[in-house]
Amino acid sequence: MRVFHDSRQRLHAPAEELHNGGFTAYAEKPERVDAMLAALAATERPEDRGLAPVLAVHDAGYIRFLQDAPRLWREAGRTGDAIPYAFPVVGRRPVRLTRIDALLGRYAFDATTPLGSHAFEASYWSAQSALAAAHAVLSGERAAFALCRPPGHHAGADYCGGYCHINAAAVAAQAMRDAGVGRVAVLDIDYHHGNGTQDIFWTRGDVFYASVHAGPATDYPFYWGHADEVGEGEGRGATLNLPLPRGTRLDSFRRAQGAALDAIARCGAGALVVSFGADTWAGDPISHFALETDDYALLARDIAGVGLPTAVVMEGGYAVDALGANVASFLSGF
Ligand code: OKP
Ligand code: ZN
Repeated sequence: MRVFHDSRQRLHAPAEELHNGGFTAYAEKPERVDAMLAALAATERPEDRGLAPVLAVHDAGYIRFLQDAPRLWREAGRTGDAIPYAFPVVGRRPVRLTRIDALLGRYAFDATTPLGSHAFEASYWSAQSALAAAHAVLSGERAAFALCRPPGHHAGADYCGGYCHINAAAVAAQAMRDAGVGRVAVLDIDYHHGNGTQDIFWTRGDVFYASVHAGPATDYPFYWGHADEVGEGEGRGATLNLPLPRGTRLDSFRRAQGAALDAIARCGAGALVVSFGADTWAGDPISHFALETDDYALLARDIAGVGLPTAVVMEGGYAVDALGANVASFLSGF
């Protein structure tokens, strides 16, 4: 399988994150890339398709913010990574502020996503890798893998969060639409709900979003991913949420994924984007499912059985020592 990755995706390396009330080492670290590269055959550098496909799903003011934030942070006299601390969640009127701290709160939905000086660059190339995979399958590959990092599925049209800045899966799905695929499906099987992808396509019927994830009653991102979220307007029925309890093992995960695949097969999609997270693995340090390495091959075989051209986009997976084997197992199923 063709694998796309750019070494600039490694540059983003925040020192610490706010985790359960204290600062700990950043879980979404560049060593994740090394672990995946070591387990895969040769990779290709993606072509640079520019900002237009990114701006097809993201707000221009938000993208400018990602580019400017590190400079504004330094100009405010700060060192280290930019971290938000005040959020306009109480329905304040939209005010046009330029102070870095105000911008951070406006454009981030959590405080766990530090913006180092390379956040934009790394996420830009992560999105280009996803675009390359999308174009590979549009040109006839059965499946292609985008070794994305930073992940993207928590990033909405105008917000970052959950280690994500640019939503690579959404960029890839939109590129497939723009290339003429009438309907695209996104299957999200990261441990965490992909709130950003859901939000981006919430009112649209042309991109079907299905997610299997840890239930929001116990797990991040809490405010999205409930079973009764089905989309709105034209998008009503084009969102499917299948939350599962902590401790979930292969049998019930596979059943839920099967329900998502049935819906995808019925929705008339001409191509598929898979947001793949290996944080469903039993030993993941920040998650609570119990999948084993071999399970991923079986899950991927089920996905391949739907018979759609498929761009696999990497999301989470934080047990670095097992990450290569888990990703290789998943890709072997195609
Ligand atoms: C990104 B992806 C737990 C805080 C949660 C954010 C998790 C982001 C996961 N104390 N931190 O979906 O793998
Ligand atoms: Zn995750």
